Amino acid sequence: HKHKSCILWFTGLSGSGKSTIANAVESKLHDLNISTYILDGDNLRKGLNQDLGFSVEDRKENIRRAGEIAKLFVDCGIIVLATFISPYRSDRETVRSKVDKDELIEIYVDCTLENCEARDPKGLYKKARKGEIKDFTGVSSPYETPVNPEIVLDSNQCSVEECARQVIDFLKNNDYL
Ligand code: GGZ
Repeated sequence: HKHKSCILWFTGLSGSGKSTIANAVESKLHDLNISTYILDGDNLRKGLNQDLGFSVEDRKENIRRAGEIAKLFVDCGIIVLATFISPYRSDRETVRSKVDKDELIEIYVDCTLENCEARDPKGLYKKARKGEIKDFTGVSSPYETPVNPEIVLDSNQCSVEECARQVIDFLKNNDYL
């Protein structure tokens, strides 16, 4: 299957569904025999970015490095799925400024804090509320909603499958697939 390589940049709160949806999109791309790579905040922070925490400066550097790696994969013809909270608009815009116009597809995984906190798959919100985790996004650190994302996924209302389908449809309608 012929495709145009790009970065699918998922941004949203912890627990909004970024990784789950990205995994579902990846499996649909694999069905089309397209090479993909998932760059995940949680994973990257265990290796390459293990020197970084969650201060404004560290998040900035985390996103900068993630953007540079994503760019390298795009150069190899791969579709990259990047799942980072990436809470700061300026950091996301920096990534965008470093790739060709059509190479970055910003996907806002829209989920209310209330719903993310109710899901709390790793119990992190609970810890953040108790003050055991500081600078936690949505609780004690800001999340800046995207202004003009290419795609908005309403994970409050839509299933993982519906969200993944929406991303694939976007790629088809815009000649990436
Ligand atoms: C936000 C945190 C924090 C703090 C640990 N704030 O939902 P998760 O657990 O599995 O994924 C989150 C991950 C966020 O890393 P990112 O690299 O995506 O963040 S950023 O883009 O802002 O640099 C969460 C966990 O790390 N985690 N502490 N204080 N999320």
